[in-house]
Amino acid sequence: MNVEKSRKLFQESRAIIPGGVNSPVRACKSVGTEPVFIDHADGCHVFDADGNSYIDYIGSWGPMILGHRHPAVIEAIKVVLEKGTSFGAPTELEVQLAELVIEAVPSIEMVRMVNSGTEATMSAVRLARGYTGRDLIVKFDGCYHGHADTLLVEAGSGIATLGIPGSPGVPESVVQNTLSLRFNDIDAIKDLMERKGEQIAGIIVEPIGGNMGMVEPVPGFLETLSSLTEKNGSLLILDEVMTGFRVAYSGAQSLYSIQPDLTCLGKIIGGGLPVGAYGGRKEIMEHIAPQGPVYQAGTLSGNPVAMAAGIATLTELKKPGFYESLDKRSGRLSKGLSEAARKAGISATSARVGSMLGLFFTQVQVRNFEDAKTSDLDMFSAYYKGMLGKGIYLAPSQFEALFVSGAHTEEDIEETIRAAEEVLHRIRD
Ligand code: KE4
Repeated sequence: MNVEKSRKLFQESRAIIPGGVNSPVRACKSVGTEPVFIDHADGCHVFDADGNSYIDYIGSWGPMILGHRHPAVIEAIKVVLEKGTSFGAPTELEVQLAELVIEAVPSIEMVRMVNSGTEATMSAVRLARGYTGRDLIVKFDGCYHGHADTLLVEAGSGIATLGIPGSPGVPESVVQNTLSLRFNDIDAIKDLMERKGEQIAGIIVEPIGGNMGMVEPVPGFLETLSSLTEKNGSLLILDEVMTGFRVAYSGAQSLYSIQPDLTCLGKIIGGGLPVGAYGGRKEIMEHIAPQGPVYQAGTLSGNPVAMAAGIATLTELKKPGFYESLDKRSGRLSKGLSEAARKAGISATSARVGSMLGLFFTQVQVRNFEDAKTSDLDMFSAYYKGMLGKGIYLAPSQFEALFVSGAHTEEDIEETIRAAEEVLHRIRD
């Protein structure tokens, strides 16, 4: 495959952008290759600078659940563009997106738009601390909530991919109030809340782990977090930046019947433009400035172009049958990839919730970050490179999830499975 133009662009970008990328995981360091530069995308395909096409399972790391350049989204953006791009003043579009989010997620009575998932979780943590008057925050190893200092402790995603323990530049004084436990470890959280529950401002968790690879909650884990936070006057913050509108229109909380105090959103609600949000019970959200004393602000928060993309996306997702059909195709893919590994005699375990899925090269049924790290990373790198060579664009890290979109056809799924069978067979030989 000719990737000369990407190679040249990467050489140029590395001279003037750290690592040549604007987000670390895109550099493909952990899979020992260089990134292809994407020129354009359409439906479930992305096309690189050299004209190679790929079936895309990154989907811009989650937002592109409708596929790229969905006509309704593009049209909505064009209409707004004719009226301007940013006013720094309230617009009707912000009300419309807020109404869609509140209607979709019953635990959200009031919502604030921000520009990224990081801003959403950072603000939700500050709100939990401001509302409770407490400092301690609990998170879980392998969960990634963006790069705010207070949450860069035992994080997943790029931190896990690059093996950065936390990160230099994050003072001990900041993270001393952040406790990180093992994901799915019910006894550990019970013990901690027994000992320190009264000091805990909030527990923040990805309801389904998507940043240590794909890890489902064990029965009772989320329910325990919910009951213990309620008992101790702490807040339960569900980080649904990835799972929100992904695994179900009403998010993972609707699948597990969990009523969090606060929910963080991002990715899909921006339809590919920069949007994050946090919301929850009105009596909590009313503590946010200017209604309350907890400060949070943003020049481009609620940007009209981004709102239009989000409104168009959620409007499409609401249409009957979208998730059912997506679930069917995603199930076929997950099963096909697992079968491909089995046929090649390669140990692998998989997980899937809706159109979010993962494959680990380990015999262990992955329940937490330690389990995830038993995956054979060399095997993953060879698999990643082999699939790329066959025109299948996977996340360049074992510690990420894969996403299927409404634009992936059954034929795209079958082509992907065939590619995996050939690649895994070759690796095995
Ligand atoms: P952003 O600040 O990247 O918009 O969102 C941070 C974030 C928060 N919470 C969860 C559950 C997330 O998955 C993310 C970001 N996800 C990563 C992919 N695993 C974004 C990709 C990247 O960092 O380039």
